[in-house]
Amino acid sequence: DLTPTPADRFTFGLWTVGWQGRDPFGDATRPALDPVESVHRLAELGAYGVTFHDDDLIPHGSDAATREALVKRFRAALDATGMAVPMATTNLFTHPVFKDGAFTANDRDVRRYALRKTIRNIDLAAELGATTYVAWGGREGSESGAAKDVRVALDRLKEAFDLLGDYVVEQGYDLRFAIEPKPNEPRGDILLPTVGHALAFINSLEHADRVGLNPEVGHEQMAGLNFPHGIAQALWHGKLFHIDLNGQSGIKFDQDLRFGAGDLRQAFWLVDLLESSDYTGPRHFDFKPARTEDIDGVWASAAGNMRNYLALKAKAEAFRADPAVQEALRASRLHELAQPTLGAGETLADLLADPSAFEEFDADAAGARGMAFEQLDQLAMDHLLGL
Ligand code: 3MF
Ligand code: MG
Ligand code: MG
Ligand code: MG
Repeated sequence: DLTPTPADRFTFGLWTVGWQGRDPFGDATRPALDPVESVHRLAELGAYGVTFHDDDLIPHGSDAATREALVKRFRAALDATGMAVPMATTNLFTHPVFKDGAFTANDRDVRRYALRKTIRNIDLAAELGATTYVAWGGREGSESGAAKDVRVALDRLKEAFDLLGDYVVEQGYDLRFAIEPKPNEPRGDILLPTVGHALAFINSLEHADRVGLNPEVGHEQMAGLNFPHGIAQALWHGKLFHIDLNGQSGIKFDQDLRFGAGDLRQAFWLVDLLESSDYTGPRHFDFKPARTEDIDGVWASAAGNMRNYLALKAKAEAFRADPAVQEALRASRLHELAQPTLGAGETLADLLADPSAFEEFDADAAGARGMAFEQLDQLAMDHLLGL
C-alpha cells in the first residue's frame, strides 16, 4: 500500500513546502505559505510531523507578543491535526550577520549571538516535544585560504557544542544534537564537509554521547560519495540520530529533489538499509518543490516523496524475500563476510602458525574465483524495474 500514514513516521521541514523558489538567479515564483496551512496539508497527506528553523515559524525581528501569538496558533494546528515536532533547528545562515559563520565566525560578538539564538530555539523545541536538535553549519567555512584558521575554528565549534550540551543537561531536556554535514554551498568550503569528518569531530566533544548525525542524501552525493555507505557507517557508530531524505543528480549544486528523483538506485539501497536497521527515527524530507511548480505542484511533490519511499520499501522487501536473491547472496558469500576472520577460540598466534593461511594458500586459485556480484545486482535491477 503506497498510502502514507503517521505510522510511517514521515516528516517535513516547514522550509521545504514553504520554499518560494528564490534562487541565486531568480526571484520567488510562489507566494509565502502559512506554517499552519502546511501543518494541515501535510497531515492530510499522511505525514507524522513537521520540523522548523526558528525563523520559519517566527520571522527574524518579531517582538515578544508576535512570537507568542505565532507559537500559539502553530501549537493549535499541531493539536488539531495530531502532528508531532520531533526535530527543530536554528537558522544561522540567512541574515547577513552570519555571512562569515555563526559558531565559527571570526567576530566573537556574532558567535555569542549565534549561541543565544540557538538556545532560545532549543527552549521552544523542548517545549514542543522535539527530541532532536539539528545543526547545519552552512556558513561555517570560507572562500579563501587565510580567511579561516580551520584548527582554531574547530576549537570554537567544539566550544559551541560543549556549551549547548551543558545547557541541555542543566535544563534536563530529553534532546540530542544531530550535526548535518555538507561539502559546500553556500560557503565555498564548509567545515565538517562529510559524514566521516563529522563523525571524527564528535569524538572530541564533552557531550559526545549526546551528539550524532543528520546526514542528507544530496549533501554526500554532491561530494561524489555513496550515501548508503555513509549511513551504514553512521549506524555502525550508533550515530544516526536523524536523516534528511531527498534526491540529487551527481556532483553539482544542492538540488534538493524530491526523494526518489536523482540517483534512484542509491535511494533503493538506502531504503533497504534503513528498513533493515535499528533506526526508528523520523523519515524526514528536506527537499525543495521545483521552482517551476505552483502550489498544487508543491503538494504533489510532497506526496511524491512519501510514495517513492513506500514503493522502494516494498521493492526492497520483495528483493530480500526472493529465493533467487537469497541464493545469489550465498553465491556472493555475504554469509562468509559475517564470520570473524579468526575462528572460535583461535588466537593471532594460531593464525601466524597456520600454514593453510599462507604457506599452503593458493592465492592464484582464490584470485580466479568469481564473486557472482553481477548476477546479484541484476536481480536488484529486475526488482527495481518490476521485471
Ligand atoms: C541546507 C540544508 C538545511 C538543513 C536545515 C536543517 C535549509 O542544504 O540541508 O536546510 O537541513 O538547516 O538543519
Ligand atoms: Mg540539500
Ligand atoms: Mg540541504
Ligand atoms: Mg538538510
